[in-house]
Amino acid sequence: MAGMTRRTMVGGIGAALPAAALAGQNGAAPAPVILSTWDFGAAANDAAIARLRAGGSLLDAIEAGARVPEADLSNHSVGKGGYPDRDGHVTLDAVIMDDAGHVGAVAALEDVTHAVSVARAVMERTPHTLLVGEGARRFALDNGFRAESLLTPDAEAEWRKWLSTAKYQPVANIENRRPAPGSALDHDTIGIVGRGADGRFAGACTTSGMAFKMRGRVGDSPQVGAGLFVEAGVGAATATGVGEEVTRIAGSARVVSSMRAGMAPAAACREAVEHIVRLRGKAIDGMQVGFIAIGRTGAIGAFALMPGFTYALTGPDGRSTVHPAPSLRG
Ligand code: SD4
Repeated sequence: MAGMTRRTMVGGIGAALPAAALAGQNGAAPAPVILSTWDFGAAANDAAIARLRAGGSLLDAIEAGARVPEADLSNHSVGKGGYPDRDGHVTLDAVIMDDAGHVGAVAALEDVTHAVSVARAVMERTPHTLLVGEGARRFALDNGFRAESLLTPDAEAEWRKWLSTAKYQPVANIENRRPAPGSALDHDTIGIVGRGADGRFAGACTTSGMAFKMRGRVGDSPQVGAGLFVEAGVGAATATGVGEEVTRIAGSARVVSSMRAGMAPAAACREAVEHIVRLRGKAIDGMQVGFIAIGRTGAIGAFALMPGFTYALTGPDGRSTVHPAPSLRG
């Protein structure tokens, strides 16, 4: 996880305070709410709010937010500057979705920084929901995106260091190995979800995925229902952490289903984490999984398996704050 650089950490109880604060007098949030994963989400939220204030739609705002860490070369888990796969290729996964069922995604996209914008182009310019690999790249270039190398000198150096010590063998499930918290392999992703002042929802999720992953490995992030889910009248959820663990329970769709059934966002996020733990037992030890969600009224929630997960919240006053998410394990 990136350090606490841009924003002061607020609160210690996680979602309880902001959720109550955002629910408004009559249960309806009076202004947009933008919620994103990790502390670097605060800058993304700011960009999203700026886009809204400039007259953009909620989807425009979500896209603008997600583009911030994609362009940040110091962020090694999203966009340009992301760590490569174990063969040295930076491959990006992204999805974007509104609550009218429009969705677009790309997986294993190479040579294009703004995977979220390519995902949006898939949504708006094709009859499909997901393009992968070379097809996604060709589609992006055909649609005016610029090809550039995404492997920065820093990321390449880190990869070469990894190569020198890693047992470089084509082992299935190498992506399941457990990184030390804070190591280069302790990957983060940006998931960003928003509720407009009109009560509509949208979200996006974008990542370079697991550092030094097997070539062709795709995590939860670009998969609708796993890395992101949005439903009109119910809410939006997104995930971060070890993608395989989120994917196997269709995590974000599960969080939204729980909210549909009446659960508060924080409880719904917790339920998904608990379900993974029940399912996986000891296999989950040492891994991180986290969810964030916004519910119908604008109340928000966040929950992680391990401590250290943070989320950035921008509420009706337009101020972005970073909060530690509550976690199952201490
Ligand atoms: C993945 N879930 O590819 C993404 C990476 C991530 O925090 O979220 N890391 O598995």
